[in-house]
Amino acid sequence: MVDWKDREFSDTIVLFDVDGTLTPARQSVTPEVIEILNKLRKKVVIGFVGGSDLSKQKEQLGPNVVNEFDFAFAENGLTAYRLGQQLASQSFIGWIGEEKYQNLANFILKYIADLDIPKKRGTFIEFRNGMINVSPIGRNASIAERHEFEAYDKIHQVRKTLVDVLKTKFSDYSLTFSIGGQISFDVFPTGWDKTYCLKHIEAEGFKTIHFFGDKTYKGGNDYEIYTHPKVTGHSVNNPNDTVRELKELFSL
Ligand code: M1P
Repeated sequence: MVDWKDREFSDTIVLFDVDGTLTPARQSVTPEVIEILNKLRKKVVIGFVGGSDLSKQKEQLGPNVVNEFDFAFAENGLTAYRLGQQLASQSFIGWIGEEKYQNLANFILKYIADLDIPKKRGTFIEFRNGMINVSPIGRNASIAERHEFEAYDKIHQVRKTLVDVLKTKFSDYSLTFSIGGQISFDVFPTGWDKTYCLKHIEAEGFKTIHFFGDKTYKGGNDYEIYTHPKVTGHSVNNPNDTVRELKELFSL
């Protein structure tokens, strides 16, 4: 196993959320953030832990992202890479089983079919390795349509209402419903939040684990890892904030 001796602080890892922390939501990373991450990687071990699947993180952080970070954790770590090599993980469908999954998916699709909202696009359920992602407008919404939906949802609470219905209807399924982005929410087994990725670094023996995220409030998808007893959490408002805090913390 690599012992990270090429780093100034080989017992320290810094993990980052993606949307709202390294990039604006579903948009690309800026050269300034890349530059600071390159400098940081000389000092410590770095990783990202996002809720999205890897294909979206490649769009946002670059096609070679699994090599540009020491650890790449997509879907909260249910898809995981260490120095470009994939690590073994579990799957949502393996955990929930086909019958329960179809009960859940059919209920959600019927609910969305009956929803009266200004716009509907396509892909209302995205089936991922470690979770499903549910979007009332649909994941094919354009950037402009995302912003419109987000504003509409703030007033009409479309996602929160559906999440409350699902929590009651499927209370015996041990699922967590997490609103982490603009147009959707994630559904995964309770415990498979961002703290899941910590399993993949346990054996590395890091003494300090930093985490930077923007949705660190209770109910946000960074909350569990941000408040984890082994993690030093940093709450940021946007990528500029992340850069500013990294410069201060690591004298970059
Ligand atoms: O990373 C935060 C969230 O980003 C996306 O959310 P949305 O499309 O709603 O903005 C999704 O990939 C979601 O899974 C993820 O948690």
